[in-house]
Amino acid sequence: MPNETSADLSIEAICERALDGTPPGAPELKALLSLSSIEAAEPLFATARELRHRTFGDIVFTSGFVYFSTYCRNHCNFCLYRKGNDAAPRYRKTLEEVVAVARGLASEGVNLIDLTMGEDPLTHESGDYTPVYEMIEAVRAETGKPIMISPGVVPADVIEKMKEAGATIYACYQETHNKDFFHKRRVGQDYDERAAARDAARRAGLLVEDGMLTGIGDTIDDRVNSILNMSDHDWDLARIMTFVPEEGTPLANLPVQSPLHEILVTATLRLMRPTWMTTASLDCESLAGTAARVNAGASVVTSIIYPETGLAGVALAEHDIEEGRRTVPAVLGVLGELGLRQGTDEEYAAWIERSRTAHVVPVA
Ligand code: SAM
Ligand code: MD0
Ligand code: SF4
Repeated sequence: MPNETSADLSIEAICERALDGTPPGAPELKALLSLSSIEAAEPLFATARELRHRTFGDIVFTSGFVYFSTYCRNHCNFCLYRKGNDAAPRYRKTLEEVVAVARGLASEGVNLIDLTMGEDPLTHESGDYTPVYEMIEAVRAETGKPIMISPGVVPADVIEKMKEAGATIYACYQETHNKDFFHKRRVGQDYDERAAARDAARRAGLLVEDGMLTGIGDTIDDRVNSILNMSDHDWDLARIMTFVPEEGTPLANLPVQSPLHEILVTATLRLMRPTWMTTASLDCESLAGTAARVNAGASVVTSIIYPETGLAGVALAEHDIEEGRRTVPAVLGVLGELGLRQGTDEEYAAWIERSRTAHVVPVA
């Protein structure tokens, strides 16, 4: 007879418990992440979609991506933009250029604008982040859209000033919550310092996104550990990306990965916390991979990039951009085929408000 310590670990039983309000624990997560094919995981995806429906209805949001400085002082060995890699497209966009792109994204109808940068020595080594504050302020004033800021690790007072300038969400992905593995990938960086930046952002009143990277030697246990860690912190957004091998980096010769692990984790994240925002990033498999991720319960399509402005993605730096396949209309086509629609800005604002009030921000 099954009892509390030997719960049924069949996919059907785990999904039924999730629908009844009991999220998976470690053994259940391990069982779900061990599924061997997309086909075998269909009951999991159906459950993830049902839980997304209960929170959001038939909507999915869109997020525009503006990688405004691709200079970086760091040596993450998975990243095209690591310091010294001549294969990376390097540029710094001016305030005027960024505002023009943001205006274009807003008129396409994105729900969120993600302002992302490398840890650019001009700001991160001088300590003067004024150009970033001005950019946040100007984009917010021009578009009225909520802003995600992805500046890497910055001091707590800088995060506060980014919030004052008008940012709503701070994104900083740990990639893995296994310290040894972290130090192998984010070479020369401090695990605790990166984690502390997210805590500081929450204290400052920003919503927070954490994320994990798969396909660079991570195990099922590592993925289970990351899911539990992100859930314990109750971050507002959580994501997983599949590693894309990048020219000129130490991991350039690793094989291209199947999206299976990413998609299984995406669905599992929804079972853990039905209300958080999870991602279908165009940066992993571009438009062709969007339906599978949305079918796995993702609630926002990210890395929409405005064409003809020379802006890059992160993992798929150039793919599909100039062809206009990383645009809102292209994404709407995919959503329509799945019987979904794009959420309105009002619906996105309602999610922000609910997420804000869900946390009691600890008094510093
Ligand atoms: N420089 C800031 C930082 O690292 O936090 C902001 C850029 S951050 C949004 C870039 C993220 O893209 C990384 O945290 C990682 O999760 C993902 N990424 C980078 N290179 C990748 C690759 N080759 N394949 C898949 N994801 C990648
Ligand atoms: C994405 N290319 O959403 C973006 C980026 C940064 N906050 C996000 C990795 O995939
Ligand atoms: Fe720099 Fe971010 Fe790339 Fe690491 S992931 S090298 S911090 S841009």
